[in-house]
Amino acid sequence: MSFSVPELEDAEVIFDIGYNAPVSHPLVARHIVRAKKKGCKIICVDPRLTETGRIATIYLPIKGGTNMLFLNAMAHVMVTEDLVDHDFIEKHTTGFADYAKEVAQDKYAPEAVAAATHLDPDDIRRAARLFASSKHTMTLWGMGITQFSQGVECVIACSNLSLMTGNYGHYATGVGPVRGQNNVQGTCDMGVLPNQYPGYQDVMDDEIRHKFEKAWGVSLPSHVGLPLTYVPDKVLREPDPKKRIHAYYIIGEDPAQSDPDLPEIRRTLSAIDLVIVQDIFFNKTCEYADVIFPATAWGEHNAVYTSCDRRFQRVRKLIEPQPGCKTDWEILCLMATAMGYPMHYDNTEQIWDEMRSLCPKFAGASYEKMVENHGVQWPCTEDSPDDTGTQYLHKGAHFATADGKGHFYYYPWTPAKELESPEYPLSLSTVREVGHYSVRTMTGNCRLLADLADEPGYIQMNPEDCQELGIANGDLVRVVSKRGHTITRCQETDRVSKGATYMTYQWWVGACNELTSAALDPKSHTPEFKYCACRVEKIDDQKQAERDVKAQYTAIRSRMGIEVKEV
Ligand SMILES: Nc1nc2c(c(=O)[nH]1)N[C@H]1C(S)=C(S)[C@@H](COP(=O)(O)OP(=O)(O)OC[C@H]3O[C@@H](n4cnc5c(=O)[nH]c(N)nc54)[C@H](O)[C@@H]3O)O[C@H]1N2
Ligand SMILES: Nc1nc2c(c(=O)[nH]1)N[C@H]1C(S)=C(S)[C@@H](COP(=O)(O)OP(=O)(O)OC[C@H]3O[C@@H](n4cnc5c(=O)[nH]c(N)nc54)[C@H](O)[C@@H]3O)O[C@H]1N2
Ligand SMILES: [Mo]
Repeated sequence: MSFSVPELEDAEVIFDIGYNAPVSHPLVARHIVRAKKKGCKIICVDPRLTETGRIATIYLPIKGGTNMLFLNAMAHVMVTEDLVDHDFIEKHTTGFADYAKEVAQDKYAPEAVAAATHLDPDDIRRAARLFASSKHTMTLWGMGITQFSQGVECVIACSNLSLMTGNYGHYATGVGPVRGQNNVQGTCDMGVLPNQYPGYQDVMDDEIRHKFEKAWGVSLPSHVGLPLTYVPDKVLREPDPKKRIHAYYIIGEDPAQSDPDLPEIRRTLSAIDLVIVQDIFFNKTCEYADVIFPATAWGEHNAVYTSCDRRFQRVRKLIEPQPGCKTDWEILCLMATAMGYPMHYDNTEQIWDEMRSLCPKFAGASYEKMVENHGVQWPCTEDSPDDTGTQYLHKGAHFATADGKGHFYYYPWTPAKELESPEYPLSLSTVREVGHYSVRTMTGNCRLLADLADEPGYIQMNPEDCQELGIANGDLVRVVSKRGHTITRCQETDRVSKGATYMTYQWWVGACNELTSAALDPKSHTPEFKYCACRVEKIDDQKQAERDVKAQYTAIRSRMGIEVKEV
């Protein structure tokens, strides 16, 4: 994220695309609401009418899977109506002329994309003018653009809009990929990526690799590792037994619930020789585990978490862990030692300081500074007290590229990989809901939250689709895709368009990942969770279906060792 979350309150325009803050990040949503109260204008681009859409100045109910067409149309208006910041482009960017020529093509005129995007051309023109009208336009995007086979390119297209309008490099402007989990930014910072060491240092760079080799007394591979989503391929379809994956060590992840195409994931997990799961709860993947390491949860250990705006924050232990549980870092030290690499630390600060000594971007972010300054935002390069970190990136529009400039890249639209067909006439997108968290290990057994929503979850459908299928609100329905099927409840709502359906991925019985496609973005290797084709089937015997759901839920909970006290 180039800016800091609180800066949102000083935005003049917020461009929100494929991001549902009120559900996913209620604290960010508060800043958006405060900005609106101060007069900020909001553009919201989401195929479902979200709460942000409801309070938006311009709400654009885009047809799912057409983000790039829309973004190129936004750029088209900015270029052809000459709304761009020539001075900024001249001084701080490269590649604009070529880019402008591409997006100026007639095929990107709002009138030309209207049919495919389902958007009113005038609304697109108004949105482009509003975006370009301010130097305090702040962009927020979420999974609604990234969880597509064209995710990365759409992110770049969003960045182009900011570059072309001079919305980079000063307070209350820039781009905000609002990171998902509380510490997903932290795991990336610490190098839990196949291509980077801690501090965003390239594994292919010899000098960097030698630095880590020297510090750790080991030799490190000079190639990029494997992304998570390639595991099924490397287990089920790798012909060379030497290259096949034989062991899978899973820390804080539940692929048997959260990865796409679960039928394939089950085959994968069953085929691997050794599965180790390190988790704070028994999750669905534990059913395939040969070894389970029980880890401590937040509140039971000292740690540093990074928020989406690059802020390192100290988190302190509040209670003693249950007997038998160890912190994640202690388990990793024991594993490394058992495998012949003695690894020992006395506490997390020692680990942190070693990491700082190897990562220039984080070098100045000591525990002491984090406490004194309520966290430290990276880059923080100097140990001296004067360097308290970086509130927003690219100050003065100096970019982190070799030539210090922002680069324009043009991409044509590529549609989602699986589209509606006569057999599967509806589109399915999978999203989040406010009361439950990702794989639901942490929220599924809380009675208060179960009162908000419980198994088998729901599928949001437009009233016209319900009527055509003879399905009533609350009915149990069967949802079927090319890969599998699941049972869930119909939630009739005119917040979604005809032909489009939405499920949340938190449910164990109503698991939407039985249906989703494992088509990947070739650059980020992220699955296309936001688009596949499905059909919804009416279930005639509702009473029997209710009994089946209950029985399935009881069976899953019993396998997970969850005791349910009926009240
Ligand atoms: N309560 C709760 N909060 C969470 C989570 C949770 O499980 N529960 N999970 C956390 C995690 S891991 C993450 S990554 C974040 C994610 O946070 P968000 O990015 O907000 O997550 P989603 O709900 O998956 O998707 C956002 C929006 O994209 C829209 N969308 C779908 N298709 C398209 C499309 O084609 N174009 C556009 N423009 N929009 C589209 C959806 O309708 C949805 O409103 O949330 C985090 N916060
Ligand atoms: N269909 C569909 N699928 C999706 C998505 C979608 O939008 N649609 N979104 C995707 C996204 S963005 C994400 S991030 C993933 C999330 O999916 P996951 O990462 O699989 O889910 P989480 O619930 O975040 O947590 C995973 C596990 O971490 C454990 N855990 C929590 N704290 C700790 C800890 O301190 N230590 C250890 N060792 N374990 C801990 C939890 O008990 C849980 O079992 O799902 C992805 N899957
Ligand atoms: Mo996420």
